[in-house]
Amino acid sequence: MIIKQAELEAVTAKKNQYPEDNLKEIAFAGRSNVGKSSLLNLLTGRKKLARVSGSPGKTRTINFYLVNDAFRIVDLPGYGYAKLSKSVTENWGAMMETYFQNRQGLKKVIQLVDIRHKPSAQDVQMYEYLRHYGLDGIVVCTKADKVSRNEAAKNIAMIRKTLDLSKDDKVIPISSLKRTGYEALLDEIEALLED
Ligand SMILES: Nc1nc2c(ncn2[C@@H]2O[C@H](COP(=O)(O)OP(=O)(O)OP(=O)(O)O)[C@@H](O)[C@H]2O)c(=O)[nH]1
Ligand SMILES: [Mg+2]
Repeated sequence: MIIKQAELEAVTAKKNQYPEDNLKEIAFAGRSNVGKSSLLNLLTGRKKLARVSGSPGKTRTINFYLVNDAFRIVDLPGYGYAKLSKSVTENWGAMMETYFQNRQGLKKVIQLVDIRHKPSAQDVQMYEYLRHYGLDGIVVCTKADKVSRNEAAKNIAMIRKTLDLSKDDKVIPISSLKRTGYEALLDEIEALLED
């Protein structure tokens, strides 16, 4: 699949701000700073489409990106950033729940984890949550440029085990910095959209 066009369609904190539920959507979930916005920019070939930041907690809204006028990629707010206040954290849970429960067009939530680290308790919880909603099945390991090939293979096995993935679950290592690995993800997204 080739992404020819992408634009920010809506920045939302509430359900009544969502765009009309008329297209298929693929969302990105993961802890703050894991690289969700960077991946979105890589896939769309637009370096500044989504805001990337060295300070975690940048994306705190559900951002809908219209792609090729045909489907949406949805950048979800990151979790696990300790410095955010309790009210912000509680609001995060409510926001996710509302989106997951009410969105007909939502086909898959791609979970992002850092290839260098064992998934956190919150990552595990997030993946279980996705499984509960039937939105699981694809995990992207970000920042693949930070490890050697050997380490990558070892860490992917560890990530599979920690998230308790099944054989059919896909794990795709990607580097947004080096621009590698994303073709495999685009193929998966294409298959989801054809379904
Ligand atoms: N080395 C390397 N750094 C990356 C990669 N992807 C993202 N980063 C860096 O990681 C930091 C966070 O990236 P973002 O894309 O803003 O992360 P996010 O998941 O959108 O973060 P929140 O919006 O806070 O949830 C930035 O400093 C990026 O430059 C990658 O593939 N390799
Ligand atoms: Mg972000």
